[in-house]
Amino acid sequence: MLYHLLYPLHEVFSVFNVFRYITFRTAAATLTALFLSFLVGPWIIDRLSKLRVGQPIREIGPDHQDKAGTPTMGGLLILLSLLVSTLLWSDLGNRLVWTVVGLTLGYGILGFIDDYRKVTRSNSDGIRARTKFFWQCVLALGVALVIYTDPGFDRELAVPFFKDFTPNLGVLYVPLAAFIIVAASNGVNLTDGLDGLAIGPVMIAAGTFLILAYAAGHAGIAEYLGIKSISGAGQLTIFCGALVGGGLGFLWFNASPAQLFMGDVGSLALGGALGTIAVLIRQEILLAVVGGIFVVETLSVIIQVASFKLTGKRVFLMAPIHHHYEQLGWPEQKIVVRFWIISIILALVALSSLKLR
Ligand code: 57M
Repeated sequence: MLYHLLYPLHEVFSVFNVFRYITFRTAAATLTALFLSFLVGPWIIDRLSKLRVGQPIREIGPDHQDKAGTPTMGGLLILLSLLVSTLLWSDLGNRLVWTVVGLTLGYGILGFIDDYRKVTRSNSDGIRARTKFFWQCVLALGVALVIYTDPGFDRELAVPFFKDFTPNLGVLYVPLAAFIIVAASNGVNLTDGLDGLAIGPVMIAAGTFLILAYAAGHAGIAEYLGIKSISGAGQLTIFCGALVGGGLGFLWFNASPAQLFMGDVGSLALGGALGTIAVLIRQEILLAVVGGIFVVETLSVIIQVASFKLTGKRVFLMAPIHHHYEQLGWPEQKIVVRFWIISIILALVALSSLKLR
């Protein structure tokens, strides 16, 4: 919005020319989201505490009873700063921006209803898993169809590290893209079990996609790197910057000992946003590398459940895998910081795939 209001002034004052640059607006979006969350954070924590929107804590597993009553639904803070900042700084005529904003908002509403039920009924069961999954699939299929039916859609799938292997999935692309969005959303949700554990890798992934979206949106850079050139993808850089800024602001309050949890309103929406950016810039497979932590957390649950059903034995002391390390006696902050380090390594591996092919 600011872009539309201020850029035309460059005809009178040349200094307003700066609003043309995506790099400038991305930096501005990051800072806007960061300061918005600093500003609104204490108010939201106060409101949620007064409304007694405290997290019910499960009695099984690692002892988290000291966290009982920590306000949840902090995702509202992230979504507010992310969406306001994106709408202020991006080109509102860009369909990619509206696609990711729409999906993020849709998953946020789904997560909000889930959280609301949990806190008002004071137990850990929100919406039925099947119902949540159904609506996640509907929204993700909507995004997949928007991409697939675009006249400029390139049917070839980019496979990291393999330049010449670009399978054409035809219409199967639609379920694949939807699967990626739903899996990313649930992966972030499963990861969100320790202070700072989910938001760190979310920001690292958003920072990586910031670079990838900029490259995809710049025809010259895309050609040089041999990646798909996506018209308008540069505007997603602004969304990614706002996600990093909003995430940093949230981390201020979510750092151990957390004053605020993001809740499903945050985890479902942020995971969905990452999945959507990956499909929009056509780096679907690379998301599994960039978001490797979410993949490992999800796989640990699948392996645990499958092993228990088939053999009656557990592979991990407890799944998702961060609980395994808690049960081994690792302090919470050690697990969190080590998972961040692994995320940074994975982001670097993902970025190196642009050249190593
Ligand atoms: C959400 N939610 C946290 C908070 C956060 C199928 C099964 C593996 C599902 C899994 C599950 O329910 N995962 C989804 C995990 C909860 O956090 C809330 O939920 C939001 C995210 N959706 O924002 O509002 C608790 O996590 C802790 N937390 C923090 N700091 C944070 O910044 O400390 C969260 C954010 C909070 C707080 O304690 O209350 C959660 O874990 O409930 N289920 C599990 O993870 C359970 N695992 C399990 O049952 N494993 C079994 C089988 C089924 C695989 C096994 O290994 O045999 C464990 N969850 C917990 N305790 N809490 C069991 C032990």
